[in-house]
Amino acid sequence: MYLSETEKWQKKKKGEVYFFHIHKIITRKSINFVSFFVKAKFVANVQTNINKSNMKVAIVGVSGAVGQEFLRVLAERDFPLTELVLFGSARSAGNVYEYKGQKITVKELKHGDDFKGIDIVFASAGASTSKEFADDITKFGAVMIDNSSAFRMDSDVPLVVPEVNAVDAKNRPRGIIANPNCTTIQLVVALKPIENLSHIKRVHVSTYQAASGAGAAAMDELENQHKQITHGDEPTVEKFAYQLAYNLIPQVDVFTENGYTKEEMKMFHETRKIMHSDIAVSATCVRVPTLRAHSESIWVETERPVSIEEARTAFENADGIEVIDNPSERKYPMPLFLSGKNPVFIGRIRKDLANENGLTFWCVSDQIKKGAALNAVQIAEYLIAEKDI
Ligand code: 2RA
Repeated sequence: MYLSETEKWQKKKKGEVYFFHIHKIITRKSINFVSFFVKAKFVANVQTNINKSNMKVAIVGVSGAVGQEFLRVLAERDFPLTELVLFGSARSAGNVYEYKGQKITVKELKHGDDFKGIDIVFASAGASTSKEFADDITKFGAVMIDNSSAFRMDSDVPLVVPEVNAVDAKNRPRGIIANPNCTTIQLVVALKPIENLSHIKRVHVSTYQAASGAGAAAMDELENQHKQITHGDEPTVEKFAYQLAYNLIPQVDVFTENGYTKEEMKMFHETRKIMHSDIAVSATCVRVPTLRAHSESIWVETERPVSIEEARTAFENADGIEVIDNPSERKYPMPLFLSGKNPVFIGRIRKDLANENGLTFWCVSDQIKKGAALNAVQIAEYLIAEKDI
């Protein structure tokens, strides 16, 4: 059987963790029990591979929602760093944040030599800042893991989701690795186990995107709108085109010439680049009044029919996925209860009624975690484990 480099890496990791095999003897009714082991497997996989090297790390854009999540994720995963340097705009310079009990003052991001000696830079300050400062960040050899859209589709910048194409991170001629858009990350994590069974030709996806995708201020706006409406006041609308409270907005980002939004086209292009595939993704992206986990209703068409059982086993055995799918007990993933969690959650796995080669399922993942900060940190962990940094 042919295995890609990423799959070989994943197999190698799996060999170190015997929990993996227990899936096969556990029934669907034991979903919570399975979940426990899946989680144990995932954490153990990555952390047993980390060579406890000493990294000097920087976060650019630390005051934003994703920047703050970087602080939590790095601490939570005991990332092997000896020094953490925080950068922000002139407005956030001087802010003080805590990392593992240590107080760190934010430095203003400026052109110059501030990144000398830094090994890894997690950047999340928007595309224009990433473009403006990429040379300053990388010129002394730091690896820039960029959360913005600035370089995602550049042919000399790898676009990486470790569960899918970790090995691409090794080929980074500009010293930049791009973190995909959040909606793409959870989509490709979900698609990969199905692709391993049978090539996916087509995907239709509708997203249900939380306010968090538009940043911390947008989350505040949604919460305030509820309060304002309760008090009989006119809700403030600044971050979205319309009031989001009690509403759905079928527009995320601006429209392009073909009638799709940029967000929808990101799902098309990024999925193909990450999966090295001719897969066609047709998306409808919708902003919904939830706070911080994105949901997706996904329909896939494979080359051969894939049974529900095959798909379920593939999902259960995949890195980074947790299956919650027990309709008789009303168990399925929901954003309210899964915010702040690491995995991509999958449920409602069904055969498509309109296409014999079609499968459909529901997918939820925390947009700020796996959709942003966690994915970037996992890329860095992979490079450390591979001694490629
Ligand atoms: C959103 N996907 O949800 C975007 C954020 N990258 O708005």
